[in-house]
Amino acid sequence: MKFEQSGEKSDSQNILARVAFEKNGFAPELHHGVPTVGVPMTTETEPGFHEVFAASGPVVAGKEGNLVYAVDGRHLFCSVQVSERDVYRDAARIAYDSAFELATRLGYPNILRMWNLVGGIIDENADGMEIYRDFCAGRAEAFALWAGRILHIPAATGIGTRGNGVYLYFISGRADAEVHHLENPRQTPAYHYPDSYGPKAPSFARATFTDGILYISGTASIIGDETVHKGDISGQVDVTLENIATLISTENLGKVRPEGGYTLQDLDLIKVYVSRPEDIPFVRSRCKEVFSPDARVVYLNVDICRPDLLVEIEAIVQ
Ligand code: 3EB
Repeated sequence: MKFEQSGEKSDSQNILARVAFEKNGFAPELHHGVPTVGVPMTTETEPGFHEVFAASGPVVAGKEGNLVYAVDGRHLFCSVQVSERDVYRDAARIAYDSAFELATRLGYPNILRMWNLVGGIIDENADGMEIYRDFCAGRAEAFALWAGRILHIPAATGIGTRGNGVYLYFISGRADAEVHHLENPRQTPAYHYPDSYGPKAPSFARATFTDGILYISGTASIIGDETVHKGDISGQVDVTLENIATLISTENLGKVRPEGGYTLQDLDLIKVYVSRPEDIPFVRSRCKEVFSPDARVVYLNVDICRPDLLVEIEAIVQ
């Protein structure tokens, strides 16, 4: 799996799938045979960009119900949109359930990385429950239903959008792939968060390491299970970066990667989510100091899954 970001559409040869970051989203579809989903993550004034998943072999793409997918012999890409509704729990469970059914049937049960883009993430649903908690409940139910068949809970991002409804996309691998899901010693595993954060805990690992590629989940200013530096963007950026540094350190990643760990200088394909637009210049300048000048970094102004979180950062090392 190779992963790219570009301002332009690339040649459709050898492409497993494409995610278009733009002002208005669109449900996943086959575009010239390539699974393509549009996610409403940018503002009027930002240029959009595309995330491209490169294929490692001949691609077979298809549509089944709401699912749009492609396989290349080693990986499955699958995307589904859940349209805006009063309550998401059942629809989220059904979307995941149908995706997991497809993934296992096609022989790609090893989920490697998921992105969950949740419109109105910190707004209330029709029952007065925060939409993120509502979504997490349905997602957790689906993982519970598939426990033992879908191979473990992967790295993920759960984040707001500038639109409505939920956009879900993921990549998975073969059952025999060597896959390591990592936790962070500074943070409570999200699937063990107490129920003060919602009826069912979030289903994600802090990182997934497979095939020489490290997928770092959305990471925020959380120590244990608590948000730290509330209202303080500088403190939150520092804790977020420290969390990532610990996660990818030789002490932690080195347990599964024989060559050891990484530093922040190794990160690439970085997404920096910032909830208050006025914080973007500060966050950008801090990131410039700590990331490699060669790293591809995008900044997205969206809500984060707790109202007190101001920044969240994900990345890939490949
Ligand atoms: C956190 O650590 C911050 O629900 O899929 C980060 C990554 C977060 C993934 C998800 C949520 C998710 O709890 C939020």
